[in-house]
Amino acid sequence: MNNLTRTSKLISKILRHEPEMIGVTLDPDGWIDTQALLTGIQISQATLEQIVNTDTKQRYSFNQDKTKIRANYGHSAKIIINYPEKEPPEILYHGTAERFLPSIREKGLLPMQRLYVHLSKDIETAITVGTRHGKPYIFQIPARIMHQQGHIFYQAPNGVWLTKFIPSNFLQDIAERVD
Ligand code: HQG
Repeated sequence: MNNLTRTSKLISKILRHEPEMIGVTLDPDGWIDTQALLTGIQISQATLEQIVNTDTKQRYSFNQDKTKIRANYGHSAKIIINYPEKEPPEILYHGTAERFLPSIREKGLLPMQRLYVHLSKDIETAITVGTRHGKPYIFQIPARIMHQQGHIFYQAPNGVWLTKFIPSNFLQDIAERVD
């Protein structure tokens, strides 16, 4: 792991899970002062901008004048972020690992350690996300129907879709495998 990656992981930890590490709290939209982060972890503005701009998953964003920074998604359950609600597309996907299937079929998809269940518009992203946990397994979610039935969806600034809980009756198998 190179230095920038290591620093990025530290930034994720602070902006998603433990802002108290540098003595700050997130505002309701997840922002902290950029200066507090720079001072807190002793990096330069240039390094921070490089990390934000080159992140392959667009994990972070600055406000317009770059005086504030936030994580786009992935926050801990204990942190509340006000994402705007949005009507989802007809279908979304969730990538998980085969070993979680018995529990998921029993309990539905839960946010686990995070604030929300993460969903994507395309199967490829879901496969990548699922592979982080083991042999991937992809669920197709009838998001529009869930929304019509009162489930609330949000879209993070980088395009990831979020919802609090997906009951097991909404989990459709497409059995996408990458063997
Ligand atoms: C599973 C990464 C058992 C769930 C990624 C998932 C994404 C259950 C795992 C983003 C369950 C949680 C989010 C249940 C859900 N029983 N297992 N009832 N309900 N699960 O990492 O969606 O690199 O918290 O299927 O790329 O994998 O951090 O969520 O497999 O974008 O920027 O519990 O995080 O991005 O795992 O990933 P995670 P996720 P970053």
